[in-house]
Amino acid sequence: MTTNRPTNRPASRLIAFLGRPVPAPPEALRRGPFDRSASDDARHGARSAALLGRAAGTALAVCLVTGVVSHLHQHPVSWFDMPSRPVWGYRVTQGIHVATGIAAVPLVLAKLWTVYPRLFAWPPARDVGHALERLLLLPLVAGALFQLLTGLVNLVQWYPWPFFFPSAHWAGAWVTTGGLLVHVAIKAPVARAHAGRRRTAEPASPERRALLLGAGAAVGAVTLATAGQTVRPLRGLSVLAPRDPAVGPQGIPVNRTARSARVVEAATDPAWRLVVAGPRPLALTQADLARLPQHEARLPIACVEGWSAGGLWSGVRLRDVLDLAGIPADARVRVVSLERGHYQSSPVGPRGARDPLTLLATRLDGEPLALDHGYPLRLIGPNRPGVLQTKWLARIEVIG
Ligand SMILES: Nc1nc2c(c(=O)[nH]1)N[C@H]1C(S)=C(S)[C@@H](COP(=O)(O)O)O[C@H]1N2
Ligand SMILES: [Mo]
Repeated sequence: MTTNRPTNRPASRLIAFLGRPVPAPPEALRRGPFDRSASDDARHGARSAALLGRAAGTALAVCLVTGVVSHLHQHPVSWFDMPSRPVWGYRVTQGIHVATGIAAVPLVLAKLWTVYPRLFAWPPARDVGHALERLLLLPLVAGALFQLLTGLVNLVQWYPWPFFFPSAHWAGAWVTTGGLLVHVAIKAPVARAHAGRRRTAEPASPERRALLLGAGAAVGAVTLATAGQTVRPLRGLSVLAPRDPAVGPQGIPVNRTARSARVVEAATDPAWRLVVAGPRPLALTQADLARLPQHEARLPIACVEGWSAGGLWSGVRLRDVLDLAGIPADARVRVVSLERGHYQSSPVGPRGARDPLTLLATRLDGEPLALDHGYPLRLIGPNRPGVLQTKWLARIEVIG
């Protein structure tokens, strides 16, 4: 069968559109993915594509939802005050975000491998609608690969690009989501026909079974090899996790040391004060803080990068200090670090600020806070991303 013979099939519409037959590639090139029989292999068939597409799409969708939660924590909106419970909320949602992102890597790669011979189909488009459908794959494929790559590289804190990771990852999420929605809308009927138990066209195939089992095994392997960064009992298996949650001063990892944050001098200066800007402005010394009622809270640091580690923190309640300064209960506040840069301040909504477990911590596991953990004072609160548990506090102010 020749592919450039004019027929009444949809391909002829494009041919008519161009006014002449589309020249076929030379026979010598018809190898590998160009081979007409490449798609006859069940591993490149519609059922493989549908099943892997479902799995990859589900992983990406869960990753998106948990990613939006993380974004809302870090960029609060005025009409929604994030609840401060459950204490372990962010540990779980961000653990799932990172785990589904990692699991999506083998799934997306397997799906792309399954469908890649179609990239070389001839003619490249049957009609304008088909051409558009294929073009709309670009945001999905490029977006998903960009998200997975930037996410993974962020896990190891390597930033080989000029853009700010969170902004690019946030924008990339919407490009990918748009592409995914369009793709699902177009493919849903085909996928349904091929993914269900009462499948229509394709017979069982050992090759396809092996491909699907292989993809499943890869998901299991990468999950087990990384989940120990937040699920303690799996620590021993975490050969691929960039961080061991138990290694660091006082048994908790440190992302940024006092020295790399350039705060050593300011944090150890005897003239250090916590300045609270409120109706009754305060400048509290360490001794002043020690005289306030002391409280304890067992809370995790749950980093956006997927690791988490629990500790027993002690210090004063944020709400006690806000009350002293006459800051009203419904105020949204910001704690500001001695450090300059992206993570120098973090917002605390009224629920978080008033939660009895939100502490201005001076101690960890009964010892004074290590300099790298934020000495003399750090914020630690329930259901917050690690990145908002600001270290080396200098100031608290009301957000206008
Ligand atoms: N001032 C300041 N506070 C900070 C950070 C920082 O870089 N500077 N890192 C944050 C991040 S990303 C996490 S996960 C937690 C724990 O980080 P650490 O391991 O560096 O203490 O502290 C947060 N507090
Ligand atoms: Mo973090």
